[in-house]
Amino acid sequence: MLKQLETIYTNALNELDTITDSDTLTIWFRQHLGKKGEITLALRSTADLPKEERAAFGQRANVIKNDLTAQYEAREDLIRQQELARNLEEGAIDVTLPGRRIPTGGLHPATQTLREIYAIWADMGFQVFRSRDVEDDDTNFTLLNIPPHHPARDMWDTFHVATPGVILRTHTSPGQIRAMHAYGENGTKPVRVILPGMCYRYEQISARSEIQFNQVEGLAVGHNIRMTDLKGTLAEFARRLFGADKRVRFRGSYFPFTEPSIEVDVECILCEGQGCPVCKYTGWLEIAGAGMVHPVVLQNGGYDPTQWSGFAFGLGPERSTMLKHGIKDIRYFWGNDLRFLEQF
Ligand code: FA5
Repeated sequence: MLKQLETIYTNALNELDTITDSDTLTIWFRQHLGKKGEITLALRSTADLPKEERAAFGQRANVIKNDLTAQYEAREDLIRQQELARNLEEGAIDVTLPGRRIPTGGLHPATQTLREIYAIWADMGFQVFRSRDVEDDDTNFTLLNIPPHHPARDMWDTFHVATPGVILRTHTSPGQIRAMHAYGENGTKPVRVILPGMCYRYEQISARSEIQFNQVEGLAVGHNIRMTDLKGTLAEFARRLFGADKRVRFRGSYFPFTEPSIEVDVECILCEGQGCPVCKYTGWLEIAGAGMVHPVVLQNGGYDPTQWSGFAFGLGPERSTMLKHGIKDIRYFWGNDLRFLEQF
């Protein structure tokens, strides 16, 4: 019996020596020292031995049990330390790795262009005047020298509302009248403003036209303001927005509220004037309508047109953004597709 016990003891010690993980160690404990473990059962069987053997066997079994328990605890300690060291090594954080980007929002491409436009005009002494989106028919048309039934009203397809005479502005030009009254002090003070904002037209939506789009109107009223001032100012603006090397040209045009009227083209950004589908093979892109403020409009703004003169222009920021980035369809702007928006 005692011999058997010694064999169990030796084997248990040998086995314990080879164990390197806590799962195997738990199994070892159950096999030897657990409730039904070999040593526990051996101790329990002491009572069945002949009387004269009991004391010696019991004593030895207890010594073995205590030693195995101590060895087990020492092993357990060792394994725990080894596992901790391994975990630290495997789970180590490499602080030299580049971090993961946190997704952030950004400014809409049209807003970015608008801000660039504000900065350029602010630099040239123009302040921002915010006029209203909901206009009256008089200010949007009549006071701009477009009386009712004038054929030029067809140039702007209008959204009317249920209240007669109330419309959504079709362009930012009615803001000219409001700015002249706000700053002109009954036609006695000069004005130099830009008027940005949404415009609305009941149009067929296409790659170039939306029913809702931004315009930036510009207005300068003072003494001795001439066509050359308008041309120089717009050419400087176009160079700053599109690049100093870009050529600018002016074409005669017609707007009822300016006389003379022009349209402003910049050399096509994509083909550099060679001709491509975006510029319809002309080599030029239109960026604004402009002209000298019509005497009737000056009068409607409170000025004496024999003493005062002025220039005005109207830019389309979405179209300018399309030109800058080679965007082929205006519908991307309000489509809210992140794949488009995240490129800017
Ligand atoms: C006008 O609206 C005039 N009020 C501009 C003006 C102001 C002339 C002051 C003289 C003096 P026009 O309809 O061409 O003009 O529009 C001006 C610009 O707005 C266009 O060059 C274009 O960039 C933009 N625009 C016009 N319609 C749309 C549309 N449906 N979608 C997007 N942009 C548009």
